[in-house]
Amino acid sequence: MTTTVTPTELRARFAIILSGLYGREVPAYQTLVEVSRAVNADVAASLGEAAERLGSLDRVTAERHGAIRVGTPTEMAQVARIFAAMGMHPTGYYDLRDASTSSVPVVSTAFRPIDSDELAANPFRVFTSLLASTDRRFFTADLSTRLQAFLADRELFSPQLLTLADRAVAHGALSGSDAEEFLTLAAQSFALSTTPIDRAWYTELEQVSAVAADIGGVKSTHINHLTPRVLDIDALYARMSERGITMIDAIQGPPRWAGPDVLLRQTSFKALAEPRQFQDRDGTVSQGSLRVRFGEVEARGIALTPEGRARYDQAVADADAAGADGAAAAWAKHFPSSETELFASGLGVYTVSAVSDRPRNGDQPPGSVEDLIREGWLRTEPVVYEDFLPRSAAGIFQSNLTNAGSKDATVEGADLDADWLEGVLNRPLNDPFDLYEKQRRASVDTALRQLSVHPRMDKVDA
Ligand code: OOG
Ligand code: NI
Repeated sequence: MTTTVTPTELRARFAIILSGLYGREVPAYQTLVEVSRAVNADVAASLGEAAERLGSLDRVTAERHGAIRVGTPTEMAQVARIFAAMGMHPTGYYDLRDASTSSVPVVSTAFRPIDSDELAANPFRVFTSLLASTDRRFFTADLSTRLQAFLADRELFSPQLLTLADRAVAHGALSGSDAEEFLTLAAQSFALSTTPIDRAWYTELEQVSAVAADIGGVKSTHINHLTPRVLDIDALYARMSERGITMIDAIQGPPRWAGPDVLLRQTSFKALAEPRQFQDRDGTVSQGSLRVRFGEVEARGIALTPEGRARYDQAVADADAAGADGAAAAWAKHFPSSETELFASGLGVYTVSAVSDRPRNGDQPPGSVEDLIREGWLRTEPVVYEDFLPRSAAGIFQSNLTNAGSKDATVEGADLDADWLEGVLNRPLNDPFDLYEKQRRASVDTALRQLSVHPRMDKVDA
């Protein structure tokens, strides 16, 4: 019997291989993973079952997101093929060009599983940014032309890797040996290159944006960070600091407060100086260093509906204005302080399931979901937020840049909207809100079907 490797297995194995690679390249990442494990174990010990309300401990322990950055639409389309082989689909559009005061010339999406059972099996996701090399606010016509020529001349992903990726999609799986080769080639594409960097070119781009230099200043790509998930990010922040690791100033996202956690809270340790070789125009190669790669960690909360998201935007603005000491109080003015109220408010995303052991006493289930919940026929389950936040992403980019770069706000930017990105990807760009709503509706349909069957069976029994 020949064994085949499914997209789910490819994804899970890829996440592990990448984690090994990144841990060798950036040892502080291993510390971050260790501390995350310890924090998760402590939370599980003190909260018991409640610790697993937003995902099993197994899922959370294995959970990572990666971040990569590519230079051209062609490269982005290739990335989409590689991730499709692992059951990861582009979801969400993030325009970071206007999201921070620093110069961050990228638009992004995240490749991730979209079905709930796939997410439960392994939720590995990769935040993927595409350089906006045609945007005149960042790049003059001359620099833009040279940048595009430089990028057109490089190959990030080998033809063999892309062939295997397409094969995995076409057949729904790979043979054991194809899977080995696919995973090896895929991981290699994201390893840090030792090829000397053209100093003059890198520096010229760095003056515009450190992100532009990181993407377009070199002939290869690399993983920028890999992010474990933690159940108590405040505890993690404190423990990392105790270990002598310099963290960025803040935790991005909602403040810590007593009510339900929503969306995403993230923080990171500062980018570390990594040795890199530089080549000068006269051909001399010398040792230098770059600070671009960092270690990020995140705590995930409950997904929000579009109304909830609008509320989040107001709440975060008010919490910011209130400063560290007043943030939690400012937050509390916008969000309900219990899950019951969060559900009732329609701000949070919840699925429902039929309560199979509810005593019937000859009752007929009522017709509305609200009544079914109130009378104990249905229970609610929060849906974990699987996506990213433009504001936090911009904050994470910005907090790790050594200089702000430059941006000419007086000229017209390039029109690189979600439709444009979907065209680049050459496949549907999923809308996170649609996915959450579909998941909610499917759960209601299933539960109602189950409930309308059971009362009739009770009658037959009687
Ligand atoms: C991506 C930054 C965004 C997140 O978790 O929001 C991000 C990058 O630095 O390439 O990873
Ligand atoms: Ni990240």
